[in-house]
Amino acid sequence: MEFNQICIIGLGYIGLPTASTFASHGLKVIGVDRNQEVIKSLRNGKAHIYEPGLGEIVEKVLREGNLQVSEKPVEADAFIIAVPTPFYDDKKADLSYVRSAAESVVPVLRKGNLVVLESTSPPLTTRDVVKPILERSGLKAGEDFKLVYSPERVLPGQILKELVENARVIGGIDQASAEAGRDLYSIFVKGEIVLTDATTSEMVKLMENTYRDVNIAIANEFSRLAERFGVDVWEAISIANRHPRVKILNPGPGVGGHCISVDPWFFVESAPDLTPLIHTARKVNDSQPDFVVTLFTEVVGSLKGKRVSILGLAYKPDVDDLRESPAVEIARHLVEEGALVTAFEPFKTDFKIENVRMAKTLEEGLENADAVLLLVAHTQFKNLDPIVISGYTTARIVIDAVNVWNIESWKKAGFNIVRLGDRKNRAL
Ligand code: SAJ
Repeated sequence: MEFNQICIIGLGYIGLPTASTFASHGLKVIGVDRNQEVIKSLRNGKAHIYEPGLGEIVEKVLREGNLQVSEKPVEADAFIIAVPTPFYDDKKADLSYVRSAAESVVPVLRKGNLVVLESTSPPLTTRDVVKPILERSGLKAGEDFKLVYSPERVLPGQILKELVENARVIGGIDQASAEAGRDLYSIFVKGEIVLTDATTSEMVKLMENTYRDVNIAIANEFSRLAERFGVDVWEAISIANRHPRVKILNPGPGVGGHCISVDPWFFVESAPDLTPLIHTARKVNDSQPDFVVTLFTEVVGSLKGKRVSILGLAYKPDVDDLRESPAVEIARHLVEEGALVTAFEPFKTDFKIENVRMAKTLEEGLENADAVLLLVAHTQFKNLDPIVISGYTTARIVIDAVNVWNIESWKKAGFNIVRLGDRKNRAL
């Protein structure tokens, strides 16, 4: 199948990089978003999100005219739906954005078109939710238009590289659809393109993130066991990982972001009777912020009136994304316990959390503190010199929840340093 003009619905962390990458490969791309702020920012030539390298490419394709933005889909050869699938408070998938994106395609859907769903979705969404909506156009999926599910699998922080280099799975509602999907993505994908059916590719996406979630949960549980048994979990993991078939991940303050902390719930929702392990892993990772707060309290005593400096609020290093961030949850929890919290998040200094003072600079974030709590391994924090820091802050207790600070150097600079999961090297 040949493509000249495509329409991408949803210009977030996936839609915008995908739109820009297609546009930079010569396609005419109409990017659609219903958020006026997004439209305004892009019409001014600026990306509204931070992702390394994205600002430059967005500016270029907008300037050259290959990427245009619109509030509504227009006629095109292919439509890609890349809208969020959040969950409700009861952890059930909220498919309202997927539904309304599919509905917005109906008036402009034409014979011969290809429609791609990229949004992470519970199994059978393509067949049972998207297909019936698109068929309201009077056209039949498989006969009149092609329909595929092709999940994004890129790592925030490396999106532009991984979009091109990762293997891509394309699940068609039939073989012709899958092949049309391959024709589209082979415009820029250099990794292997694997064709399958739509439901398999929905499952593949959820399996990948669930696998990672379960593995992080076991690492977090190991950090708790190490605290109980007077062990340094980091040392224990590094020794265990010398086994040729063991690869334990890193414990930390919890699992955040909009993927791994959400996607396993789609399995739990769709088949609660079959997913006790997946469900428990979610609960372990969701309770890790509480574990960090308990550890913190053990170290500093009552939190009432304690001045705490938090370094990092993003859900992981070197991104500006704070969605579902365990660090934000920890900040809120400390406030509830009566602590006076100042937080410094270099990628989003203007973020707001009730009763948390947001610092504009590192110095401002650290001054007048009783204890410092490092929650995100941003490169900027990894490279901090403890001698310099000892001049910025009154705090002499630091808690490193992500294992990036060298214990000896911080001790030498006069700090009592405590690492998550390391009861062995703790003076306090
Ligand atoms: N984390 C740990 N310990 C680790 C690794 C991660 O606590 O050893 C935490 C991170 O700090 C973060 C969370 O887990 O809070 C998730 O981070 P991540 O880097 O593992 O993954 P995401 O959510 O940024 O991106 C994932 C990726 N999926 C997999 O690696 C299987 C990415 O490829 C997907 O495209 C993305 O989800 C997505 O959009 O689904």
